Amino acid sequence: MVVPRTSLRGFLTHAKDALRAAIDSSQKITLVIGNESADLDSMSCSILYAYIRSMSPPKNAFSSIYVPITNLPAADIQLRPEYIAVFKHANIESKHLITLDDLPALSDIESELDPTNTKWILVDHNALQGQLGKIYSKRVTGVIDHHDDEGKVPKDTGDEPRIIEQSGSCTSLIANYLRSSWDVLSESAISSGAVHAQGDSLSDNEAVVKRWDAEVAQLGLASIIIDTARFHDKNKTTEHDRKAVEYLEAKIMLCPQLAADFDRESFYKEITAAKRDIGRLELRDILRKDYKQWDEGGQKLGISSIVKPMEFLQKKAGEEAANESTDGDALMEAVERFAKERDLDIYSIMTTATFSGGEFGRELLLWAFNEGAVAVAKAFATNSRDELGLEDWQGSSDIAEEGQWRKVWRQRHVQHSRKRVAPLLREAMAEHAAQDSKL
Ligand SMILES: [Mn+2]
Repeated sequence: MVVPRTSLRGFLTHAKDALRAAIDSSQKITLVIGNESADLDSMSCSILYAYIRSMSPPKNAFSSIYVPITNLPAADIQLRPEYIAVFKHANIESKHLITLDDLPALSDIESELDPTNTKWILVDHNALQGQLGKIYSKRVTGVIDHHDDEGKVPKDTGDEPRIIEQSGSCTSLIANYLRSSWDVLSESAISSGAVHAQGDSLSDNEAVVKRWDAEVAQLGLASIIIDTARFHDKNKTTEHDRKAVEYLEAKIMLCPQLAADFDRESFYKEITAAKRDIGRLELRDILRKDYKQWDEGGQKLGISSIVKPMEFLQKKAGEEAANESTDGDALMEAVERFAKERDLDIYSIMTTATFSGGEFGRELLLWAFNEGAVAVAKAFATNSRDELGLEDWQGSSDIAEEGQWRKVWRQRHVQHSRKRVAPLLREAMAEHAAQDSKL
């Protein structure tokens, strides 16, 4: 049975129930999951894909509904004020989001959610990480992503897409992939007048469908204009992004109520402001807010992306440590604690900031915690210095002692985000492991 056309709010409520029912009665279910940084892009990718696909599934769909999972615990939604800003426009609330909390606890997930009863589609990543990856990787049969292809998803994904292409936002690839299905869906809902329990005349019916479309379109649009800085980031923006924005904005313009208030620039400013509003968060939460982790060559790497400069973090750490009697560098102590909790060999912090004079900039901190990691970090520093434009950071508290190494740089080539830095670090880790095994 195909899921009837409904609002995003109605769909998410239905999908949450369907997931619970599938777990309780061991039925087949298709899960659409974004990456573990759970940024705006990942969240909107999974929702947009699941929403449209559930209402216009391929012929032999594995289950009757696609459930969008946002890859974080529900409690972490509060770390993402930009979610809340976007939800308002999409007419949903935090409680509608389907998160890791809606899956069985990791300790018994394998018995409660039998892998053979599941099909997974990855959006905004192409390798399922962590415990979920260990259990369900073999059940992945579809991907839409804009990161480097790790070759983990099978070449033949049957009825589901296998699209891995460069684009500013992965949501652009999703919107472009779905547009024909979406258009057919809206046209038929309007012409049939059969919108699910809404509207009492044909014109109401049309207005309702257009409003639903516009709400979902705003959810998708938010990610794309944030990821491309509303096309101002020339290094990231691609034709995919332009095409998708044109398409989604047209959907918004078809809804008179939303069109009247819509303006790309103020929409962008509103979400950016919400995203940067992390001053009230604790440092620990800021570090884990947009965090990714990899295992490579027997070492563990973690990278936090942060939308505030080192200076902000130092101040924050200083304030938090003010009550404790510490004479050391409060930020570095907090950073070390964070890395130790996760058992990391290498930890990196990437910041973005607007510096005096309005110039956009990046900083990069790299900390290696043991001898093997030090070798990796130094190799990375040498090999990537030119590509990333690494310059010693003023006031940098470097260390090189007791099998540790730490360095902070100003990263002059600002086009390179974690999407480039992570592969460079992992390359150095893999090379180090390869040399090690030869010895
Ligand atoms: Mn993305």
